[in-house]
Amino acid sequence: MQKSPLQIARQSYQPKMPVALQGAVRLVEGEKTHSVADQEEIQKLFPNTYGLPVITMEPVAESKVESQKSKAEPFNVGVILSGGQAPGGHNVISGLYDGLKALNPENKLYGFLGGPSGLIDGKYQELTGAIIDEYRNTGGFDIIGSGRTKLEETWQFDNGIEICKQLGIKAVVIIGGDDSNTNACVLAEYYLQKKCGIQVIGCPKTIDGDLKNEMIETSFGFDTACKVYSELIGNIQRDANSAKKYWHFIRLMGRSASHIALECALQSQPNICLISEEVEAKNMTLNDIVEDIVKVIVARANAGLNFGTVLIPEGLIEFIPAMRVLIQELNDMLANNEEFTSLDGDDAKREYVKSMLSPASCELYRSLPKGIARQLTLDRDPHGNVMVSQIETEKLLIEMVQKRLAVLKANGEYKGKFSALNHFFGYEGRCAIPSNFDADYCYSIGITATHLIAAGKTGYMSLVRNLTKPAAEWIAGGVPITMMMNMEKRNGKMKPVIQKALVDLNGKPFQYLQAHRADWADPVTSYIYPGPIQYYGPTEVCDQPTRTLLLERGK
Ligand code: FBP
Repeated sequence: MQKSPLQIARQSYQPKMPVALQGAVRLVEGEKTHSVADQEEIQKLFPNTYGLPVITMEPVAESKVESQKSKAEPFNVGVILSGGQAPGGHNVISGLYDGLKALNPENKLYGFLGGPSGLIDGKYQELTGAIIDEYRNTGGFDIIGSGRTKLEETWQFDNGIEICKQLGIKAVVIIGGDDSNTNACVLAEYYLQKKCGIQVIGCPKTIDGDLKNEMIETSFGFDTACKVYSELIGNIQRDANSAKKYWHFIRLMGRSASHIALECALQSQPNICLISEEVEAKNMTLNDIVEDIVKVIVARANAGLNFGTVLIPEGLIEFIPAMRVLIQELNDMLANNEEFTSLDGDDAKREYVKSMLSPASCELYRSLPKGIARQLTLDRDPHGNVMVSQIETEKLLIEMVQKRLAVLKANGEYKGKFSALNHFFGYEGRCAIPSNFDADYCYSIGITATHLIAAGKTGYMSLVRNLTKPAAEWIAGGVPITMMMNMEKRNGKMKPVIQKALVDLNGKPFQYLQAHRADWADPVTSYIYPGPIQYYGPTEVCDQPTRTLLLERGK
């Protein structure tokens, strides 16, 4: 296989690690924990994994290491990549591999192929040193592939037991987002109830940045993806500032949460950045949003500037209160609805939907461009979520802004020229070569997972924190997954799930945007051009975490 010079150079990059993980460790247990909400229900559903203590890893003195090594029995581990790709997944797996081999060279790592379905269907591959070496510090999930199959049925769990027994697997590591880690916890609980001796450990993955809490400072992949998008936004801004003729409406991935849009705004200082959580808090309608955008466009046009940038979080549509009600009605209506799926053609489906909605939602549904209305009824993902990545909100906004500007022009209140281009950045960043931050963070997450397994832990998420400090000072450990859970409605039923972290409007990253957005909208250009991720060079260029993380940690 041919490789670029950067690919070749990255193969020999040695991720930086916390001092505590550079040799043998001992696990120190903290206080017992509670779930973030709905404690009674969560405890009832997870009698074996509820209330476990947080774990911190401390280095063991060299003298004690040799005696420990000779005691370590060989064991095998299975790993699953679950959900959307995120830069750094391959490094979690190489950390796991190196960690396992350091404990005992006879330990084996198996990869389940194509996501959680690999465990259910018994599709796997042993990950050897030669395979791992090919994937060190690379982007993508192609080493074993990923998938979105939801692990929730007991027959699936039982199939998992069978295959793990065949392969002598002592623990399954699930690398995934909030939903996949929820499943990891359900699986851990089930395996404890069954006393089958298989442990389950989760790892915090998602570019969306919404799997974070008191303990998990950030999910991996967020850093690299945001840096890629910010580079592209910066390039577009420089183009806009050169040609001076286009408004660029840029939708950014991130599912419900607006962390990616916010982080990219902090890195690139666009003229407008919408934040879904703010739209919801202010109870804004679609027209209110359009009006806000139009005000900035008119002000800039009055100064002779008919160009600019607007960042739009992909989940925006779900946060407009009336739209949220409509989507909730659609979710409930479409859950396992064979009548709807059997209907032939878009028109029949549209009529069916209209007949089932409440009057207010029906009115809103009818007012939407047909394309957007259809996108709202597309298949849900296996967790019951609307696939917001397929809803072209940026086009909807351009259309509405255009109409509003035409009215203002007719009234003599707007004299500018409006020419808009739409973009959607998502897939461009999910498989980028991981930044040094993600390469280092993920490798440490993998090593940490092996220590949790070796110590017999289950129902834990691999934890690496203190991330705004140099990697040597990072703190490794484990956090019980039940600690992050609450009850939420999914597919029409209340379910225990990891609580998603949305943008905190009182948090420092949003407050920073709030304090500066008027200046960024202003005709005086404040654009920042972040440029591409740098892998080699001064640490302030190559190793910086996201602005979100720095601001959240008071930096
Ligand atoms: P995860 O939550 O699984 O990490 O996925 C992240 C994401 O990239 C979202 O930002 C996006 O909405 C979604 O995946 C797109 O899904 P798909 O890859 O199935 O098109």
